[in-house]
Amino acid sequence: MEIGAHVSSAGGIHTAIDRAEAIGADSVQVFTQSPRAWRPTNHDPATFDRFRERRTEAGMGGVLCHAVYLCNLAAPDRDVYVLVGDGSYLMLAQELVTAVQEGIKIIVVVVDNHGYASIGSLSRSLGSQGFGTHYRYRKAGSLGLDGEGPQGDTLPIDLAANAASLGAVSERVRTIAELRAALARAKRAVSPYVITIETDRYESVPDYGSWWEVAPAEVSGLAEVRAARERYETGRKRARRELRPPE
Ligand SMILES: Cc1ncc(C[n+]2csc(CCOP(=O)(O)OP(=O)(O)O)c2C)c(N)n1
Ligand SMILES: [Mg+2]
Repeated sequence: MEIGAHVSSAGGIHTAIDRAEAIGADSVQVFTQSPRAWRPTNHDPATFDRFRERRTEAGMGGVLCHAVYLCNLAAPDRDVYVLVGDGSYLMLAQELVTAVQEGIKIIVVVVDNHGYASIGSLSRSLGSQGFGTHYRYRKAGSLGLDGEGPQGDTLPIDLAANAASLGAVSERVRTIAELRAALARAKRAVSPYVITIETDRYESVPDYGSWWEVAPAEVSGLAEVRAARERYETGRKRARRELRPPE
């Protein structure tokens, strides 16, 4: 069984292997282009050769990219894996009931970082300090802002117990070794199987390498938000339409 991570490929696709190797990953996942942009990345073909060489040198196993979400659904002879965050799990958990009812075996790994980490990161990049993206108790009147120092305790949400209550087999793991063992059990199982693991809010996928049109507030008491608004206005001026009606 291979365990890896999504890593940055900034500086050429082959550099992903260096980064995966550095963290001891057995497999690697990359963006082949920015998921925020229509235009594909113009890869230098030499980096593909370098990627293959580096992969062999490093003995790197599976290579995954974000283009193939639905492929495994079309392969009934293989296991289907779902990797989902705790926030998304809370929005979609009831789908497990359908999987139980229909006897569809899915293996769900819930990456629990106690909140909406990716939205928190977007919020920080716009000066809004991760407001409202923590699953934490209110502390001194605050729901918890990134950069505010020690935050309130995490909420006692037990997603493994939640999954079990919906009819799935579930377990909570704490280490990569435990995750490997749990995945081996999940592979042998015949019903939907949910594994939860705690992760760090501030370890995330790398930069998307593109501008994203997200409008910060026009009026704010926070200097960071006003600065983000200025960057937004400048970005809007540079934006071009990629899709045009046929001439
Ligand atoms: C149906 C839907 N609602 C809201 C969003 C906006 N959204 C994108 S990521 C995210 C938070 C996801 O949190 P979590 O699943 O815990 O993943 P994390 O970013 O913490 O890894 C939200 C609300 C969305 N993409 N789709
Ligand atoms: Mg989360």
